[in-house]
Amino acid sequence: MPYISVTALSHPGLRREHNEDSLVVGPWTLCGTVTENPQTMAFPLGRPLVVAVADGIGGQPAGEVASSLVVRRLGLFGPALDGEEAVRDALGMCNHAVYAAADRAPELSTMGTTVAGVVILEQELLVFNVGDSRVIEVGPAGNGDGGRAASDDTLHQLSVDDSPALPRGRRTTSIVTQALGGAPTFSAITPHVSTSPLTPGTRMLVCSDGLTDPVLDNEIDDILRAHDGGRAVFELWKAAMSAGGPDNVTIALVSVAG
Ligand SMILES: [Mn+2]
Repeated sequence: MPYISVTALSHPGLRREHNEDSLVVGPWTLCGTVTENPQTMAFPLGRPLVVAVADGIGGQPAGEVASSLVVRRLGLFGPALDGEEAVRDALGMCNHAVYAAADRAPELSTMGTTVAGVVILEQELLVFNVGDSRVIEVGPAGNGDGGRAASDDTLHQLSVDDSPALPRGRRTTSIVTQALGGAPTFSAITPHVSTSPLTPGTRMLVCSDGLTDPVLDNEIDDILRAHDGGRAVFELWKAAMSAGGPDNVTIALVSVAG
């Protein structure tokens, strides 16, 4: 029987006091937690399954409120996300909900969050994002790493970063050009949403920039070639900590078996 397995963790990192990242996997949400042990869930292929990460915008208040509000809504919308239009509508409603919550409480003013994720349908994959959290297609595990050229990276970014152009020599920025909420007055969003055929054997990484900023692509690639499931997610987390753990890190590894 074809199925989807999702292995995930969310952790504050080493330098931040709070975890403002949130995660949704189907009906299950994980908000503001400290989990360095990845958990794995399995789902039958068929009904739409949403897996998404939301990263509360740092330097502004209540990032964890914005990110948890968004993943909880996506969890509720989940089974109805049957195409691009439904995903765009859901993200638009999430954006309105963040602004509405901020309007009701002055201490939440300008709170905002990124979001990036996938919806797995029976035969199609929907990818969506607003901001700079990422969805990355990764190759199969067990490929070994002997003798490959640097250009052989099996990572393929599916999300589209809402980031300003980088100055020469810089590979990351914490600035986003688009977010859910995040401004003093309502600002509409244009989510990135795409559809592709679902291929059995596909593996995808859904993660916050707490992984992709400090850990280089080739290191992520090496770990995912060597490992799968809980071991892979733990090794990715460990790589982010070894790189200083500068930010909250949330990682979901999604595999379509069949
Ligand atoms: Mn972050």
